[in-house]
Amino acid sequence: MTGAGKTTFISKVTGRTDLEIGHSLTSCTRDIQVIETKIDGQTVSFVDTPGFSDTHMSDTEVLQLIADYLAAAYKRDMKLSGIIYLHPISDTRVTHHATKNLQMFQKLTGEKNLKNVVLTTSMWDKVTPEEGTAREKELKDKFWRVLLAFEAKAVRYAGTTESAQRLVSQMLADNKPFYLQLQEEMGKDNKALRDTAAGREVMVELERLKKEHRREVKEMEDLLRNSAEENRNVVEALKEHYHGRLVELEKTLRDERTMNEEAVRSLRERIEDLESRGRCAVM
Ligand SMILES: Nc1nc2c(ncn2[C@@H]2O[C@H](COP(=O)(O)OP(=O)(O)OP(=O)(O)O)[C@@H](O)[C@H]2O)c(=O)[nH]1
Ligand SMILES: [Mg+2]
Repeated sequence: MTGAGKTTFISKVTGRTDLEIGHSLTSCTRDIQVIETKIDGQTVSFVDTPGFSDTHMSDTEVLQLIADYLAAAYKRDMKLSGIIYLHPISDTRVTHHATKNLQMFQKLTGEKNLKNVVLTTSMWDKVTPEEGTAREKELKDKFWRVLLAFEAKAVRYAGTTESAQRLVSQMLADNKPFYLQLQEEMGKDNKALRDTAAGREVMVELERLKKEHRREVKEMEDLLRNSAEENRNVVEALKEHYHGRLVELEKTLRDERTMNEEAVRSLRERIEDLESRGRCAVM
């Protein structure tokens, strides 16, 4: 989730003080950043990503950014050693966003890789031990239950460099390098992003959003038509709201178009790839 403390964790574990950490309510990391450090004599690369439910980027844009990075890594035979999923224990509720986020995460990773995931709770300094322990139990019993059943691990992160390094060392010792499901779907099975499990999740959400925005726009149009004679302030406020809804609808349509264009591009690449292989065979 956005603001969970991903960049702060990487800053602690690598000792880097120049990373962009968000201190406002809006999301901070807008691109993929790779930060290297040495742990137990090994070079470790941390890949910092924006979170889903970001305030600046739609889930489609976030997924595309992550997919581009993962596809490039796949082409260079670069595997992952593990995934750290951060959850602030100070969050009083697991929102609809957080649940959706976990679903996306599961589809992107693939069930068979969940054993390489560490569900990490951060921000323990913001809660009393009792509060934290009760929330942790709820997470494990309810929201993380499926992930834990697939052997994901749940770990507390104390907010210190030592705690972060211990977590990473354990991960390096336990895990065998692997490809994410999204990488296999795109790299091995040649699927377009919208046809992968994570992509399908985004497409379903786009369809839902499109319907919702269209309904809202229609409602606003009806309201505006009927309130033409009303107070000017009301009409102005309605118009502004109407405009906002239109912008949202346009954004959703644009996301849908981008996913479809990527699918066409990926199909074209597959055809070119087949043709070039054909030529090689003839030669
Ligand atoms: N109290 C407390 N604050 C923390 C902790 N970890 C992170 N923060 C604060 O939480 C805010 C968000 O941290 P970031 O590291 O930017 O979070 P992020 O997950 O990278 O956020 P995005 O890049 O926006 O997705 C910052 O103000 C941090 O200083 C922690 O363990 N305890
Ligand atoms: Mg960040």
